[in-house]
Formats: sequence, structure tokens, C-alpha cells
Amino acid sequence: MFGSFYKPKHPAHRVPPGQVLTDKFPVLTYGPTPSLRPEEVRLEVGGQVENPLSLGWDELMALPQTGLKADFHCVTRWSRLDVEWQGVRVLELLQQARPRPEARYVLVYCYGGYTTSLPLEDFAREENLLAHTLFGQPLPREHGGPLRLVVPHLYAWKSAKWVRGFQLLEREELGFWERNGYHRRGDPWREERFSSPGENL
Ligand SMILES: Nc1nc2c(c(=O)[nH]1)N[C@H]1C(S)=C(S)[C@@H](COP(=O)(O)O)O[C@H]1N2
Ligand SMILES: [Mo]
Repeated sequence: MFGSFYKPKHPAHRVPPGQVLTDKFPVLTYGPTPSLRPEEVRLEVGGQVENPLSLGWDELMALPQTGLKADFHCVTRWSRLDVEWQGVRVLELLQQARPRPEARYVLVYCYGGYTTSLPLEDFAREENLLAHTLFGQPLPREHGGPLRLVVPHLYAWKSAKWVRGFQLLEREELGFWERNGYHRRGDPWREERFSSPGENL
């Protein structure tokens, strides 16, 4: 069932520095929580790609589906281990969209207006998922249902809820938290929480 189990490179320490474990799965949202039926969701992949995509729900569900069990680390210092997701691999979409050689960064945008940004090499990882299922149930709205991004190796603010699309970019464009002092990459094992003063200006 679970096609991939993302293991960090530090098996002796499953909890990154400065994080505290919780058994719950807290909800963390800045701004509105959109209310969308699956039929209303379209997912776009554009920018520096040979074949821009705009996929409806049925098209997404017709793609190969994968499970992922991974830990989830919020920069506000809670970590939840072994979260079980199901969905479509980001790599599946990228194979269809065919990034141009110039593409180096990704701007992720969402229903409700949230954005986040990350390097293409962090986005184009095998474990990353567009998830529609959480612990075997349809992804609850407050956790990003019908569809969210899951990028388990970075802090969870990169795992955009109610995702609407991806722009592949030659030059970096910062997302919401990245413009507001958070790190451009956000590796929890390196405690990349904040940018250095002035770095993101
Ligand atoms: N669209 C959207 N996605 C978002 C956020 C948000 O405010 N809006 N918050 C981020 C943050 S800071 C975290 S920690 C995770 C929290 O996911 P959860 O609410 O499912 O626990 O979602 C991320 N994705
Ligand atoms: Mo977060």
C-alpha cells in the first residue's frame, strides 16, 4: 500500500533539532480556509515547461496513485511522526509537463491566496506527493482537502494546502512566508527556519 517511506538521513534522531513531538495533528493555517468540492479543483503546471498542464479531478485520479508515510515538521516546533498520505507523485506531473533546462525554482500557489517557494530540486523529489487522502480518509478540509502538496524533507510550510498550481521559474520568486523572513529552502535538519537579515530582499 505504501509505495514509499521517506526516511531522513539521520535514523538515530527522528526528531530534528529544536522540535517537540506531538501525537496530534495540529492545524496551522494563515488566512482563509477555502471550501472546495473535488470537481472544482484544477491543478496547473506552468511557466518554464514544454507542456503546460491543467488537470481536473478525474484526470488526477486516473494517474498512478502512491502512498507515503512520512514525518511532518512545523517551524513553530511541533513534529508529528508517521503521517500516512496517498496521492499522485509530483514527479508524475513533472514527467508530463517536461521542465525546460532553464527551470530552477518553483512558486506554489493555492486557493485562498497562500503561496510558497522552493528550489526545483527539492520539489522534484520522488517522495513528494499531491495528497488527497490522510490516514485512509479523504483529506479533511482544514488539512488542505481536497488536494495539498506534501514535501516531507522540508518544514511543513512548504507543504501547501488547497494547492492550485505550480509555476516553474528561471529566477526565484518568493512565497508568502519566504517574503516574511522565513528560509528559502527550510531544511529542518539544518534548522533553516529564518533567512539572514536582508537576504530575501
Ligand atoms: N494554503 C496554505 N497551506 C499551508 C499553510 C497555510 O496557511 N495555507 N500553512 C502551512 C504551515 S505553516 C504548516 S505547518 C502546514 C500545516 O498543515 P496542517 O494544518 O495540515 O497541519 O501547512 C502549510 N500549508
Ligand atoms: Mo508551520
